[in-house]
Amino acid sequence: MSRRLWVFLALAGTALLVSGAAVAGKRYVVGQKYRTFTQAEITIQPGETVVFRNDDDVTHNVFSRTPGNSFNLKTQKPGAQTPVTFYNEGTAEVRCAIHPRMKLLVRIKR
Ligand SMILES: [Cu+2]
Repeated sequence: MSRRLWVFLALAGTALLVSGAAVAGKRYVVGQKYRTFTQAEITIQPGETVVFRNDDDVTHNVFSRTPGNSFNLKTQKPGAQTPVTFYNEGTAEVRCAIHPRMKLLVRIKR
């Protein structure tokens, strides 16, 4: 494994230790690479978290206007990762305000 990956794993492990007790639900990572989401859809349960990680060399602005699961990460620079917890059942349509063809469906169901 590369050194960068080890550093990331160490940081992620530390973050888990620090916040472990407070994190109730699972976390999933969806990247943004080549101006697209690394997957077209993901299915999670209410209370679980998707970490949006910008693996690109450009800025993104990930958001959802789906009622009950709306959010706006605003400007997300390369390398940034931001967790979003989805609390309500349904299908959230996630888009990028800068790149209109970016689309991710987050299906939230028990
Ligand atoms: Cu974008």
